[in-house]
Amino acid sequence: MKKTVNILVTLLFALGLFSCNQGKSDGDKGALSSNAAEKVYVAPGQHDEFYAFLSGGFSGQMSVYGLPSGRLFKVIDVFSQDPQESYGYSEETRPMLNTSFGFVPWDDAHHPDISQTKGVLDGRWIFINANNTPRIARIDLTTFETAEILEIPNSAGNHSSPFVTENTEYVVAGTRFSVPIPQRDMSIKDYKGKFKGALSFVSVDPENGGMELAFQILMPGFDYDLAHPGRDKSHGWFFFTTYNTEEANSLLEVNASQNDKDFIAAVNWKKAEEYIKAGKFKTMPADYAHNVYSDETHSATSTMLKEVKVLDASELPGLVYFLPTPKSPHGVDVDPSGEYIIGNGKLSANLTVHSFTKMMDAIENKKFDGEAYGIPILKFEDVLAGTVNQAGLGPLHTEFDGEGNGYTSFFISSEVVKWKLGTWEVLDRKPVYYSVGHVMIPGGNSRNPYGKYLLSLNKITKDRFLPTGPEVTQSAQLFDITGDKMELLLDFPTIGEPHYAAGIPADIIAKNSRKIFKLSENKHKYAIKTTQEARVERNGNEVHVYMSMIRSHFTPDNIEGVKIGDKVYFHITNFEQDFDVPHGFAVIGGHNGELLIMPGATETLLWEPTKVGVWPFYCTDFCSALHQEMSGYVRVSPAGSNVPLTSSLGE
Ligand code: K7E
Ligand code: CUA
Repeated sequence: MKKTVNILVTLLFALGLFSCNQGKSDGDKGALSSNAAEKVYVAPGQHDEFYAFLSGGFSGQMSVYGLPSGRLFKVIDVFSQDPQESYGYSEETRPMLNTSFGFVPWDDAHHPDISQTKGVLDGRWIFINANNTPRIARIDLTTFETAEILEIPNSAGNHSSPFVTENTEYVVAGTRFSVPIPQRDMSIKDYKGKFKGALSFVSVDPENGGMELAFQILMPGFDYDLAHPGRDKSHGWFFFTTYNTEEANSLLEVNASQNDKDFIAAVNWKKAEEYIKAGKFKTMPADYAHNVYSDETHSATSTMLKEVKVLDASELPGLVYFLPTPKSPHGVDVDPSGEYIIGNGKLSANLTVHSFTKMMDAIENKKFDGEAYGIPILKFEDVLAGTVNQAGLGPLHTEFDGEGNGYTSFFISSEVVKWKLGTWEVLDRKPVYYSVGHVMIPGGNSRNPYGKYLLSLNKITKDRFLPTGPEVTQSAQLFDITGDKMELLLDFPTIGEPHYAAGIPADIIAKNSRKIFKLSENKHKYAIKTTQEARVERNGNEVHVYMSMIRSHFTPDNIEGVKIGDKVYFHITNFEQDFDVPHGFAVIGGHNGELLIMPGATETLLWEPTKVGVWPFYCTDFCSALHQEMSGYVRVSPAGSNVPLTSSLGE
């Protein structure tokens, strides 16, 4: 089966370069007819029809756009520190970025996915993976803030993640890189047969969304690239693509492209639950952080967890089967009916579609074609539903419109191709500028897609926007997909690299959006509820300032008695109880960010003064006509000074 594909790889690479370097894309300039402009025009004061959540890739965050306008509303801080909202700078949010490696202020976030009930988007939470230091985050869609981050042990390059099941029973984390499990000092050359891949299943509490690492499945040392859950008839199964089934440890572009077919791993997670119940797991020591943010205490806690339940796929029959799939598949996508499992072989020109019914039939009749590390391999022909032939070059990802059509991105030939489920015929193709990764249709990976728009998330823009030096923006392109042919409506720039995105009708979540936090319900340890409680306290070299803020002053606004060598904690409560009135706080020379405090919330900034003098602090958010007056002074005396610690307002 082995044959070298060097030539193919070189050819594809050359084609890839060609597609990225094509000249100015004049061809479609006329496409932006006034008709298209009308379709994306959202009049001033009007709202968009959909929310779109775009991953930030190497920005580590998630951005929120409106569709069809392409207007940016917010950047949600997830895995990277962000001075704009003090995320990862304030004492309250720093624990969110805690891991078993210590404080990790950055990550690479790829796949947002919205929670579902009965296979339909419910808009309660959105999950996203961290690739580099394996984690999954849950964002609360009432506050649009990160509520929880769970680190994934025994994993490396958490790429096939998170992808929620039909009732948000689980989000998953498949390891892109296999590693020694448990980690240990060993020769890289001994990879083959010794490294392992872990597929983690994280359960989600149906009431509050709380995540827990339910179990891990120990797999052969392949690379687990992407995943999607079964739905409807295939609910209870989860599909993971693999590449590097060669188990190469060096020069993967050649050595991991040898096998004609890699696998889609079909995991029966209901069976896994049975095995867990029956006690067929091993408990392994592990070390991973679980970070939870509370809207009551306005603070995060980080807990280190110490063990994990592990199921060995090689030893437990019926848990995993391999579906041979051509040429280093990247995406795996399941259609709304749950019958078709699409393997997007990135070195292939064809799309391979597996049939769930045929798969179950082959399993029942034990029609196996050998095994890999004890895991049965099904026969390619026995599970094949059909092939979309010569659809393009370099297929990556597929979404569905709910009308019986699939839409696949082709990276190398830089296009989106619409094809028909069941007949496998290509219906339409449109070029994208350039080199699309994922495409997104709101609800396009659920039972109920909202097949009005398709968003193409492109890697390269070249000439599409004004130049901004060597780095030009990456971009999204919006298509109308309601007609027989796709129609390009709009280009808009994105933040970071948008790998995947998730879209949802705005009315599902807009009505639940939180306006303020009730001051009376604020349980922050350092919150104050009245200005009478405002004060300063010394505890050794720690100075705690209990401060309030309201338009347009701080209480207190004069502080004396701070000394060089002190750690000054400003605990500030925003007394506002009006929608859209945060206040900010910044102090000169701080080796830290600012604070941006929501109405009714408390946040803390640590300031370690380095210079004697009288230093101002001020509100950073233009909050009222007297915003410029919203300021104060701290007097900093030399170490050992006996200036008493005092605070005042209006004296
Ligand atoms: Cu194809 Cu990380 Cu989903 Cu990017 S991945 S494109
Ligand atoms: Cu408060 Cu500006």
